Formats: sequence, structure tokens, C-alpha cells
Amino acid sequence: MVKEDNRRVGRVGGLLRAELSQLLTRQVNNPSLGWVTITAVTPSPDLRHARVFWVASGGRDKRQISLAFEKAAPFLQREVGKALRLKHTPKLAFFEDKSIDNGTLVDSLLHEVETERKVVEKRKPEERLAQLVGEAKTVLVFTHRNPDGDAIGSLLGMTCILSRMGKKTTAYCPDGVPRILQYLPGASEVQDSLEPHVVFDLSIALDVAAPDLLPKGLPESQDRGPLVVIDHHGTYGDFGDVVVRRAAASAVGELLYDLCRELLWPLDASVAMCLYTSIVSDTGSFRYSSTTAHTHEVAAELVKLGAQPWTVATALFESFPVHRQKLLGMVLATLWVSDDGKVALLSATPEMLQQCGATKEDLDSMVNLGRSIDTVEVSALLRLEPSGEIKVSFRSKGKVDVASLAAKFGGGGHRNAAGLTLRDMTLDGAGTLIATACRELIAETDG
Ligand SMILES: [Mn+2]
Repeated sequence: MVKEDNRRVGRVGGLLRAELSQLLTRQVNNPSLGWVTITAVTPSPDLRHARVFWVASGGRDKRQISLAFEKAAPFLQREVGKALRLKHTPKLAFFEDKSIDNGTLVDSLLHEVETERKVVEKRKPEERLAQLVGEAKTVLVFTHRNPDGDAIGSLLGMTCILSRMGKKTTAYCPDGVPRILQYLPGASEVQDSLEPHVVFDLSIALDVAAPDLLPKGLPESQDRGPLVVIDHHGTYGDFGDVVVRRAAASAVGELLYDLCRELLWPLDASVAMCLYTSIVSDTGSFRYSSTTAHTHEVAAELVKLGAQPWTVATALFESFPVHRQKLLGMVLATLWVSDDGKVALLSATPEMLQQCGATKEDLDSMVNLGRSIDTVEVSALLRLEPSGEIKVSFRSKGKVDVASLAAKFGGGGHRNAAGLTLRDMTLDGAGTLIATACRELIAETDG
């Protein structure tokens, strides 16, 4: 038992020393303390007091350093207590370490301190995030390229939280806010460019699963402060100085709600509206398998805080322009289903787009119309381009792997969503080719 206690006292001493060393290099606005190395911290056995020993590099005024420590003591005391989450922070007393022959040992001490600092840095990323946000005055917030509802909802939610905390916040999204998400609070303040040479204390990336999804035009790393990654994707390319990753969260919006509760960040109706939008968007209205009981609990809390489900649903799902719906009618009229009901084909031509005043973006997601038929296992949408090329997009159900089919024709994608391009072919010829390939794929999958 005594041995255990000793070990605990020793461990607390080591942590105190690492934390104090970090504070001295980063946060104390007193130049006298910039030249000091903490050599040891020895807590009393009951952990009520701790003696902090220091040495200064040659030629420094020791008296001035003593006075500086006296002045900084309450601050240091408070900060180490917060950082280490001790029930009682030992009362700190500072002494010059005269046992050390200055110069000979300082190097090895610095090495030791560096090692301990790394231990402290491994602390929970959530705690480090709280600390970084607490210290920062200017924060850059951004999300992935081609932003969706979770990306913009979490971007604006985080921006709003930080503004409520009095931070000067910049929301950056070079691709702009999609039309249907412009109802969100703060959407009009999102910047699609940054002033040259602008510098931030902290940067936060939301919903960015890998570095190649980062937006263009971010400041150089020395100008953006530490980079915090807040994300819910399971796998990712390794980047960011602090990574808060929770793969169980249905959306970054859900994760941010939990962080607000854990870190006591402010939540109000505007934040709630943004986070609720994130969740509805990334769960496909609470339909996907990522939806949990907790997702619904968070959504309920957000509605209590002022999120308006009907406003969100109207914006996300009932805001198509007239020309898109007219195009939908024309595309549906092209529907062909194989005799066994397993393959559906849809098509669109430049004339159809022109007649409705639509663009090819208006065709997004129409391939799903084929897949949503009960018997259909593979759906394809063939889009004839003015150049004569034919772009084909696929959707499939379950095990049917359309990525492998697309790959045979030089295309690619995921198992249930893929695409390819055909050349030197009529739309009819392409339809026959694709229908045959889809039938073969289904036969291979069944066999
Ligand atoms: Mn997401």
C-alpha cells in the first residue's frame, strides 16, 4: 500500500512537471520565465503541497525569476489543476534547484521533460480541443469539398457555438453553400475566399474524412494554428494535430451536440437548427442504419432547443424548382424494366434538359427512382452528353457490386453506387449493352 502511494505521488509529480513545463513555454506572458527549466516536482505524501524546483540558463537574474514565479503561482496552480483534473491541486511552492550543476544536466533534463510533455499531449483529444478553443481568439472553421447537409450544418453549428463564446470566427467554404441549405443561420456569412496572409489561432475541420477532401485555399500550416479534426467516418487518412473521431455518431451534428454537453459549450436555437439539419441530412431522415436511439434522443433535445423539423424537411426535401420536376416527369417516362423485373434503365438527352430549362445537376439522384422499385436489383441512368458521350450511373441493392461492372468499362465507384462513360454508341445501343451487362452481373451474384 505504501509502495502504491509512493508510486502515485511520483506519478503526480511527473505529470505536474510536464504540465508546468508546457505552461511555461506556451502560456505565461512573462519573459523571465521563458529561460527556466523545471527540474523536479516533489508533492507531499498527502498531495496537499508540492515543491517545484527550477534552474535557469546561465546569466539570468535569479531574483527576478523568483519574483516572476511568485506572481504567476496562482495562475499556474489553477491551470495545472484544470489540465490534470485533480480533485485537489497541490499548493505549489517554487525553489531554485541548487543541487544541479547548471549546464551539464540541463540537456538531459530537457530531454526528460520533452518525453513527459508527450505523455501529457496524449491526453484525451476532447480535453485538448476544449483547451485549444478556450485559448484561441481567432478560429477558422471549414468542411469537405462538395459540401452536403452534414458538412454545412456542422460548419455553421460550430461557427455559431464559437461566436457565442466570443471568438472571432471565420467559416470557409470555397464551393459555397448549396441553395437548399441557405436557410441556415449564418449561411450568408460563409466566405468562399480568405484574405491573403490572414492568420488564425486555431483551425477546425468538420466531416473531413481524408486530407484529399480538404478544401482548396487553406492558409499555410504556420498561419492556421493547431488543426483539429472533428469527424465521424470510420477510416481516414492520418492528418490533424488533434483528432476527435466518433464513428458511432450518425452525423457530425450529433457528435457536436455531445461535445456541447460534455465541454459546456453554448447551445441555442440557431445552433440547434444547424445540428438538427446535419442529422436529418446524414441519416436520410433517420432511415439509414447509422441511426441509433441516441440519434433520436439528440434530435429530441435539439427540437426542445428550438430546431424546427418542418422547416428543415421542407428545405431539404420539398424545395425542388419547377424545371426539375418537369425533367423528372420526362425521365420517368423513359423507364424500362427487364422481364424478370430486376434491371431498370432510365435515360436523359440534351433536348430533354433544354426543353425543361434544366441542367445535368438536376438529374442528381434520379437514378434512385429505378432502384426504389420493389423487384429491381440494379438501376442505371444513361445521360447523353452534347459531345455524344454517354455517362452511365448505377445504383444497386445488397450484394450486387456495380463497382466491378463499372470497372470493366473503365469506370469506378462503390459497391452500390458507381458510374462509367461510353463513347461512339447510340443511346439505344448503350441501353442494350448496359441491360445485358446488368443481367449478367445479377446472374453472377446469384450464382
Ligand atoms: Mn457526415
